[in-house]
Amino acid sequence: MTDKKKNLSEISFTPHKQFSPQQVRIGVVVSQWNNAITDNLRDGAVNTLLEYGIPKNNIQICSVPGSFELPSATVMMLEADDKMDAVICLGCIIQGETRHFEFIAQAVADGIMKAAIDYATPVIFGVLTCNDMQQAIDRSGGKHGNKGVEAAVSCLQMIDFQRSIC
Ligand code: DLZ
Repeated sequence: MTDKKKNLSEISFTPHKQFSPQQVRIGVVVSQWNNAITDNLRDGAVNTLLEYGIPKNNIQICSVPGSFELPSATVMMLEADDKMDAVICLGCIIQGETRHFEFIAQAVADGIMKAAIDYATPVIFGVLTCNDMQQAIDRSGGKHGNKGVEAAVSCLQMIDFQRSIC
């Protein structure tokens, strides 16, 4: 099934009244592998958080070697700081000649979901899984938008959701 709204960033997000951006703390974990792409995802995510009023000092950015390390780094961040409201994971996995793609992509998706459930905390999957570099370029500030922006909007929506039910 396709959705005409292909970019989540096109969907407007109106937080609940009790949502206070000044009190939100967010971790951003960025994979260094394919950093020409992940740097753009990071910039898109961070700029979006700032636009929504999250203070710069409340955004903790760290980098890991590759996407495979995103789930473990997320858990480390959540363990180190129990005031962290959410973590955004950003990576770019590109299909190669070997089977690394399927192993890494599945492990990262499973690991991010596990961290989110184990910690009852939003952990956002901002990982591109592309057939080639052009697809990654198109989705990191190109013709299909910037998935880092979408990851940041999803993150804020989930923090708002969590606060609205507490
Ligand atoms: C090893 C590897 C390969 C082949 N490809 C990618 C990739 O396309 N995207 C990515 O984020 N990381 C890749 N890596 C690195 C692994 O994620 C991981 O960092 C290493 O296997 C070390 O655990």
